[in-house]
Amino acid sequence: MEKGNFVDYIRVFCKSGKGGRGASHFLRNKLTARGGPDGGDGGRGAHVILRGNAQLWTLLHLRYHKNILAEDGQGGSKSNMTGRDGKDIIIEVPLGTVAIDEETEQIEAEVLEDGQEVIWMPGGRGGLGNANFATPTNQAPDHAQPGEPGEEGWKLLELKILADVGMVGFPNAGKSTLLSVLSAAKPKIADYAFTTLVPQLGMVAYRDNKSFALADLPGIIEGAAEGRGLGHRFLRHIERNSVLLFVIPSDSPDLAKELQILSHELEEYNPELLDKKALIAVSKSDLLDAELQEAIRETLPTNIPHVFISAATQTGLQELKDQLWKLLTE
Ligand SMILES: Nc1nc2c(ncn2[C@@H]2O[C@H](COP(=O)(O)OP(=O)(O)OP(=O)(O)O)[C@@H](O)[C@H]2O)c(=O)[nH]1
Ligand SMILES: [Mg+2]
Repeated sequence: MEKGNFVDYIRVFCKSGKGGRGASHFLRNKLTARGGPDGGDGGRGAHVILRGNAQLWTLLHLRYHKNILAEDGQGGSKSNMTGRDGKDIIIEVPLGTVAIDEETEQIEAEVLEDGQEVIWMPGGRGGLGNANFATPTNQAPDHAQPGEPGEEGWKLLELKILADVGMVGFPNAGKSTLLSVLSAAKPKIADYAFTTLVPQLGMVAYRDNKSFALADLPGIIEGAAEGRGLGHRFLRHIERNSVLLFVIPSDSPDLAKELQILSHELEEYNPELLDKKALIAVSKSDLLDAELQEAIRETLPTNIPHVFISAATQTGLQELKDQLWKLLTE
């Protein structure tokens, strides 16, 4: 099932390592009965690091990691030996992953680039050994520092797909069909609602070897923000898209109304979504004659540009790409 393989949200308990304690020790050997302090420092606790990997598209590989526990640093020892640092844990994540603390709901890290490493939960520093505390007046300090604690807590990793253009529309509007004619992606297409259950991505080739990413999202229906249909879970992917492409089918009983409902659902989810640049694609325009097309044009809002397209007859696609490119680059 495509749904089972698309994991865009996981909850894990994470802990970074505690720093090793500094040693309290004095040099003692056959020749030295009462030597100076030689307790070494503790090692650093292991970090929990996120690393971006452009080959990954989901968080599926992390699904069975319920606990991510990084190693503590080792304690220091005599002869000024520093303890070993804990071994850092590196979690590979797809680009567009956001790490959130469950309790505070704060975004703690965000991975946007391939190879980018973010120290998400730093390990505690190792404590200083007593060798560090000798002073002219106290040449035999006992004191050594404990290691600093690491961090721990329940965390969420969320994937917000990084597409330039996100398609929003009712089920059956023709979004997946459009993705399939504009890119090499092969989404499932069918004449029933909610064919697309999880977001699909395709790269659309534009002139001069330029391209942009187009995301096909599951259909939205009235009440999605309250959980109807597939709910608004997928709307979070739109937050990252720089341009919204409203896909409204020509055979809709009321295109303006449909657009209104979509805008309303987006607004309910996050009012900032309405500030995004947008374009309307009137899809399946092969079903229209010139007269009907004009009639529809009159009903559409004037503040958002629109393009009549047909994936079936491949009409209006270049104009659509031109308009999208204009919005993306202006
Ligand atoms: N006549 C005509 N039919 C189309 C066109 N594009 C798509 N369709 C048909 O519309 C139906 C729905 O297409 P999809 O691409 O699956 O629609 P969707 O918006 O992805 O639907 P959901 O995934 O359910 O949200 C299919 O039967 C398509 O064959 C078009 O340009 N012209
Ligand atoms: Mg679809």
